[in-house]
Amino acid sequence: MRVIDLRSDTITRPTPAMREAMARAEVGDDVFGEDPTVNRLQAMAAERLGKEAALFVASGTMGNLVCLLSHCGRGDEMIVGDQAHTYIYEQGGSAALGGIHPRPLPNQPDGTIRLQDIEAAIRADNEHFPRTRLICLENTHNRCGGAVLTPEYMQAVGELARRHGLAVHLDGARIFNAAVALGVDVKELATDADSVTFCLSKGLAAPVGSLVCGSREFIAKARRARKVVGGGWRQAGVIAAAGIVALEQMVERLAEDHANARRLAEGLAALPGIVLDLARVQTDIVIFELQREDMTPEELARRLWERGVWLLTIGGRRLRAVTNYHVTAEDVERALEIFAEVLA
Ligand code: TLP
Repeated sequence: MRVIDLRSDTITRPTPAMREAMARAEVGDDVFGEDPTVNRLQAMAAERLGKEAALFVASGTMGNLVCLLSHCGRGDEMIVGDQAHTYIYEQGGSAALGGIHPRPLPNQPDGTIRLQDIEAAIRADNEHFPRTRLICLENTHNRCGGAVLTPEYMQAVGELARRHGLAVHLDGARIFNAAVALGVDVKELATDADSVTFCLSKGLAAPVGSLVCGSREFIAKARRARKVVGGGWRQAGVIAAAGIVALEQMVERLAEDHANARRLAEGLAALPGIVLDLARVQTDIVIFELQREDMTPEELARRLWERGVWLLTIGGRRLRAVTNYHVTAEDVERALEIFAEVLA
């Protein structure tokens, strides 16, 4: 049985070109800053994002954590969306390890946080309050169905932050999906953020790794934070080599994942009991609801699993399917047939 794995774009396996580059990678000790392949990847990432410097880390979670630890001290407050990955899916690491107080504000369905909500949440200088230090955004927004934040929104938040002396961190795990969907240079989405984390190991199909990008001064701090969480690694060039291939070869093709997601969403929206807002499907993520008395989302997921279509339930009546490098347009048609049979 051919499995159509729509659980995440994190399931992508390295391409033959990545394997080849990994086998040939020149390496050194990265804690000494001596791994030439890591250094090349970091320089490339910084250049792409329009930042001074970059740091290679093990995961998106580690990237976000070292950024939050670098922006905030204990008892400082960060403004964050209530649907943010950083707030929901990172074990509260910034609070557990950094003593950072989260101030969750409602994410709108388009992944934004309202400017007036941000402004109203900024603390006055008063000894009763924690100090607001940071605004965290996410682009694309995972739990908002891969929604894309625009350069205009980023700029508006950036201006607000500067007016109040706050920093902005962008969880750009899928920032290249956002850039491809909008048809803009990724720099335009990064310029108003003081730090950006992006992932190589999602739609870009590298096996491991994320990059933190920012000013030279910020990256020096992030490098210290990475060390204390055990993220100082040695001959990491072996995996950085795959990341270089990911940046060189795998960005433009994200448009295929987006087209497949759109087709999947259109097909799903026509099925009985499925509720889906097509306007919300902008990138590789399709979130939909199952509105049926006779079947729970878990049951639907289980029945699809048995037929080789894998996806995730994400709470309530919601399910998530994510297209990726290993899912073809034919797979999408086949998946829709199986959905129709299971829901019949
Ligand atoms: N997201 C994963 C799961 O953790 C939910 C997925 O399958 O989508 N930021 C965003 C926006 C993410 O979606 C993820 C991973 C991360 C950060 C964390 O990246 P990793 O998994 O590399 O720690």
